[in-house]
Amino acid sequence: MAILKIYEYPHPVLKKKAEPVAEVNDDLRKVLDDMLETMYEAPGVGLAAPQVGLSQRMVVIDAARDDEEPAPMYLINPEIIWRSEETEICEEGCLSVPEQNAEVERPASVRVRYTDYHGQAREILAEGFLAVVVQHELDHLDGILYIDRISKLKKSMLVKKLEKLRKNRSDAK
Ligand code: GNR
Ligand code: NI
Repeated sequence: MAILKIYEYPHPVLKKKAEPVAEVNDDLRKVLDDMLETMYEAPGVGLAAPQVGLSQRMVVIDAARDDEEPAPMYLINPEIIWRSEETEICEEGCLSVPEQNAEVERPASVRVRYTDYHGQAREILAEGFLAVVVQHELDHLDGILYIDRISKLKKSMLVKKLEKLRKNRSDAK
């Protein structure tokens, strides 16, 4: 297993629409294992392949709380096939936009069709925090970051803070 490099905003790989995965085989499972390890180490609750420089439609998620058993999920070629009318606002962060947060409004629940780790077709109804993470990860596959879903003013303030953080980090070295 290996820890992969996480690409950060505004790296162009994060803006690209990812390509469908053609086949679930051992090579692909090895990448998924590395993605999961990278996500746990970060730590994060989800990670999409474009965040580690791979423009392929796959994500890993573990939205279990700290007091629950780990619940890793692997979603290959995921598609939202139903969204609730009802929406919810949740504070989001992203490993590709370090140390920033903003409130994002999204459908409260979504039904997702995907292929699993073993190449099996599956469907899940995601609700609550899992629904937020699933939608955040699927956005990555279409080149969308949560900061693209907030107001222009909030986004520009957030990007300024990110640039300041980076400057402080490089000055500290
Ligand atoms: O670790 C993460 N936490 C998080 C919190 C609220 C909403 C979405 C997320 S996903 C994020 C990891 C990440 O950047 N995944 O793409
Ligand atoms: Ni993210």
